[in-house]
Formats: sequence, structure tokens, C-alpha cells
Amino acid sequence: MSSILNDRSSAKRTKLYEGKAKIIYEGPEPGTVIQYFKDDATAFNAQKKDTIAGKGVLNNRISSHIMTKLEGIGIPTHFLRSINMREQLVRKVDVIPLEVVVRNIAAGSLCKRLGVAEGTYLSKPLVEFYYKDDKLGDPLISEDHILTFGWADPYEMEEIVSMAWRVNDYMNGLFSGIGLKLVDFKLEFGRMWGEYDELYLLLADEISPDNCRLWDAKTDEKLDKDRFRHDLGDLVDGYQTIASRLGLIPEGGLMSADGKLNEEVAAQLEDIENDLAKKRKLRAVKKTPKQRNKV
Ligand code: ADP
Ligand code: AIR
Ligand code: ASP
Repeated sequence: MSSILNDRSSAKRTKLYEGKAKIIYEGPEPGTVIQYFKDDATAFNAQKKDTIAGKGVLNNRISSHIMTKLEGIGIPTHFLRSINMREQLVRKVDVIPLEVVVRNIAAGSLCKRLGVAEGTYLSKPLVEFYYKDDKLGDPLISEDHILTFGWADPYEMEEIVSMAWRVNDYMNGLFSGIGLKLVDFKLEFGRMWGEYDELYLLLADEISPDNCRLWDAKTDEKLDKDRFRHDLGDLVDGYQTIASRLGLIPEGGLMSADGKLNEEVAAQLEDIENDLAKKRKLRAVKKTPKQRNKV
């Protein structure tokens, strides 16, 4: 049953790219692609790997929900609609090779790099940029590197930083309302050109516990991918806690008592905010001559 449901549609699709956590397939209409969420987990530039049943389903659902909410407050995203429990239809973009990290509380590489104690509240949200290149280990870069190498222009950087702040404001409210601290997160953005060569800058990729640090507000228990990175406990348990507090899965969770994915519950998660998504309109950020990613 599981393999039928999981492979149902992907079998017929043309694979465009396979990454560490997702597969990108050709979409049904021009300008679209399908994101398939795998159960694969990697950390430390894929030096640590595992397959964790249920992770893909949860990330697909959580990301669809958050992207839809962000669209609702006027942040343009690539998300079009959910297709099934592991797949979503998104607008195809040229991904800007940047990982934009926003931090509210010190954790992870910030602590390692600067010796700051984990859990220190930052005096203001900190926006960092990393050059998205696995071979180089996604190095930390400055805005000047981005402009010097033409990975984005000043206008795009202004938009990116402004969107990152707005996403942070919104998600801080969303998560604090359900007893979670938003420690930090990573965003990716992409370019899409319209019929008249107008440029749309869209929030792309995913927003899920794979790329957000989320701690329980009372206990500071880590509920995100750090569980996997540092062997802190069952990953799916943490992701399920987040999803159920967001009201996305029933209390009992997604896994059956035998530790397997409950296909029936998982299939119900497909039934989501697609109505809202249909009402969306895109706003171009500027007219520009066609210029594709240089890297
Ligand atoms: P990685 O490439 O880092 O291993 P994933 O396994 O998550 O990451 O693969 C998904 C890939 O698809 C990422 O490289 C991401 O930048 C890219 N991507 C995300 N959204 C879109 C989109 N809307 N159009 C095209 N590519 C996208
Ligand atoms: N992130 C960065 N690269 C990949 C991911 N997923 C996310 C982490 C964390 C934030 O960016 O999940 O939420 C900062 O990561 P780090 O390792 O720089 O502290
Ligand atoms: N996803 C990245 C990796 O596989 C980084 C991380 O999440 O730790 O290495």
C-alpha cells in the first residue's frame, strides 16, 4: 500500500533534479515543477544520512501550510497547490544561489563560529547569507560578495532582505502562538520571468523543520532537524509535534503503533488549503531584460 501511494504519480514524471531531501519533476504546465518530498535526511553536507519514514509527508504538509499563510500576508511564493501527501505543484524558478538565514536566538553554526552561548537571544534578528554550493560547503558570505559576483543585484537584495524580515515577523507570531520558539531558519529565493520579461522574485524551496530550528517554549526541547543532526531523539516525533500544534495532523499523529506510516491519515493531509492558493495574484518586482542565473 505504502509504495503504491508513494510512487503513484512520480513513476510517470520526468525527473529534472534529485537533491538531498526532494526530487524536482517536470510540472503539468509550462513554468511549473513538482516538488516530491523524500524521507531522506542528511546533515553536515550529507556526511550523515538516513531515511526516516514519514518525514517527507510531514515536511510537504508543513511547508504547504506555511507558504499558503505567507501568500496570505502578501509574500510571493512559488507554491501553487498540494498534489498529494508527498508532492506539491510549484512555479519553476531560477534559484538564486543563496541560503538566507534569519536568526532570533543563537544556535548552530553561529555558536560554533563566534563562541556565543546557545540560547542567547539576539538583540535584533540577524540576517546572514551563505553561498549555496555543496562542493564548497555553503560558505558564509557578505552582501558585498553577492554583488561582486553578481549572484543578485542591489534591488533584489533589498527585496530579499525585506521578505526575510517579514517572513520572520510572521513566523515568530505563528510559532509563539503554539508554544514554540523560532530560533532560526533558512530561506531560498528564485527568479521567474513573466510574459513581458517582468521579474518576479519568489520565495522558493520549503519551510519546514528541516530548515527551521524550533524549540518548545517552556522546556527548550528541540523539535527540528537538530534531533537528527545531533542524535537528540526521534525526528518524526518532533516534526509531528510541530504539525499537530499547527493543527495539521490529528493528535494521535501520523505513525501507527508499529512505527509505520499510517497511510490513511497521511492521505488525508492532502486535503489542504488549495482553495486559498487559487485566489492568488502575482506582483512583478521590476521590468528587466532576461538574465538567467550566471552560476
Ligand atoms: P539540495 O539541492 O540542497 O540537495 P533538495 O533536496 O531540497 O536540496 O532539492 C530541491 C532543489 O530544488 C533545491 O536545490 C532547491 O534550490 C530547488 N528548488 C526549490 N524550489 C524550486 C523551484 N520552485 N523551481 C526550481 N527549483 C527549485
Ligand atoms: N539550514 C541551513 N542550511 C541548511 C539548513 N537546513 C538551516 C538550519 C537552521 C538555519 O539554517 O536548519 O535552521 C541555520 O543553520 P546553521 O547550521 O547555519 O546554524
Ligand atoms: N541539509 C544540509 C546537509 O545535508 C545541511 C543541514 O541541514 O545540516 O548537509
